Amino acid sequence: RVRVRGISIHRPIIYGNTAVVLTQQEREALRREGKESHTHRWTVAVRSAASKPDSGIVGGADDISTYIKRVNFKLHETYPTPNRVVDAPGPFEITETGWGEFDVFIRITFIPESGEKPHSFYHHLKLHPWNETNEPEIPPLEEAIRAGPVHAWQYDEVVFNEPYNNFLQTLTAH
Ligand code: SLL
Repeated sequence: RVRVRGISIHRPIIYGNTAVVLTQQEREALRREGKESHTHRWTVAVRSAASKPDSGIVGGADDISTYIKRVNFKLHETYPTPNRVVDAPGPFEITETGWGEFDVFIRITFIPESGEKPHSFYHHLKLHPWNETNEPEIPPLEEAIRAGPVHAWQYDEVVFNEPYNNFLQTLTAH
């Protein structure tokens, strides 16, 4: 296989999380599982940056599993089996409940024919709404419920420089 000189392919992705405050019923159900401290449900994800209009979902319209083989989400060690693995075709996301913010270590592994090294980065899992004063204070839950879901997403571009010819075909076939 040969690299195609002078070509670089960009694929827009987003990564991040959405979080909502648990309802009273959800909190009671979790209390029975011994998770009485849990206050939020969150989803951390890696998705295509393209959104389906009116879907209410952040991103995810294109199939990034054409070039991504696996995404690892390493959660805080207070979670059982913190290293969560999602294989293609995804969706590359993890939904959990919890009580605190922390840094999620995310590793994207590309399909083998890409010849690319994995791409790793952190995402700060955000649960609490930003406040006007910008102070890192945890607001009361009633205030967080009023504020609605928290969205914390970053745009990024995966760049394949001088891709292998067969991989270039895979990338441009979609
Ligand atoms: C903090 N540095 O102290 C952070 C850690 C960890 C949050 C937050 C796990 C829930 C469980 C969970 O929410 N961990 O215990 O199952 O704020």
